[in-house]
Amino acid sequence: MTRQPITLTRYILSQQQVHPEATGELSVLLTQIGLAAKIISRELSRLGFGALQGETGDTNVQGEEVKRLDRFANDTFIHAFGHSGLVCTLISEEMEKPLHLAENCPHAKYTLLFDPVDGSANIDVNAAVGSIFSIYRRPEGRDHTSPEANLRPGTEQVIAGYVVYGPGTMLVYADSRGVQGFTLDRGIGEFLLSHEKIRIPAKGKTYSVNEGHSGAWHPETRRFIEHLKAKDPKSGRPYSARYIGAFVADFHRTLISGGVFLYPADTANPKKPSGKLRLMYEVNPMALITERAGGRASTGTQRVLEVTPTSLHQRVPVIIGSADDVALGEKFARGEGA
Ligand code: FDP
Repeated sequence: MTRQPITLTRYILSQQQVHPEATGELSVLLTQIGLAAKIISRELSRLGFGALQGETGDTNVQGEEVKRLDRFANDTFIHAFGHSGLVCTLISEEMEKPLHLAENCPHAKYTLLFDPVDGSANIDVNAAVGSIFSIYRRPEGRDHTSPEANLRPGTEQVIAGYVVYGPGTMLVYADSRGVQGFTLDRGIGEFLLSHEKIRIPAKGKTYSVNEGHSGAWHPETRRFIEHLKAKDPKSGRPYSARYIGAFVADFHRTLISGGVFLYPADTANPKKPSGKLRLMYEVNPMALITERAGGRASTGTQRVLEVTPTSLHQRVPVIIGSADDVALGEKFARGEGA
């Protein structure tokens, strides 16, 4: 008899059995994220036919144009959790303020942060995009409606994950047991376990950064990238450049194949002194996944997961990926590079 594939739901349920104290809410929560991902994936696969193409005409809290797909994906996440009893507060890149689902709040144990469509500039050119999510326990003993109650460091995340919509759709998440990847089988409409216990190589062969902005980087960042590009076969250099322009897709490649991804501070752009990526629903989730897979995530000077947020939508410079490569980047950031 051939072995039956393990669906996301079955995998989550089997993990739940290892923890008899688990109430199952986290499992349903993950299954609902899987459902949102399937709906978004379906819409992406027929984007060329027009319905969700183009902009809404609005700008989001970051001052960026909101695409119709951004709005659709944001609503899809919200609908997945309405009347579910699972999540009290939703925080999204697309919403200036947290959304409290009043019907869930009396009992719901969790807060969900998400970026519904990451890399949305890729939508118009049929290239990879993603969704990112991060789950916290609901703040205890504090008014959940105060913005400060949700300003918690990434170390407090319970589960973090992403969905990459590429040639295939994959959902990857990290919990205390490690990092698992599931690929969407469109024929049966299920995420199937395809990448068990993902480990990131200790060292890679690629660097990933928007080098067009290098003139505005700190000199230490420029020196690090120049070092990776310099020929030295003994240490595996030069590294190759890879940049898709969607954080999820660039991160996914880095997680599977190793290497380093950076979005550094931009000294020339007063809007981006801390780079472009958002701490709470972009960088923190990937930092948790990276560490659970054996890698490293840093701002250059600090472990990402230990940054205490000062606002929900704050940005943070990031260097993330293979442990040795990120450690080298941090060395350069301290001015101690070769
Ligand atoms: P986008 O604005 O298209 O949503 O989240 C921001 C992000 O994409 C990341 O996914 C991506 O890595 C980065 O911006 C790309 O920015 P640059 O064009 O400055 O490289």
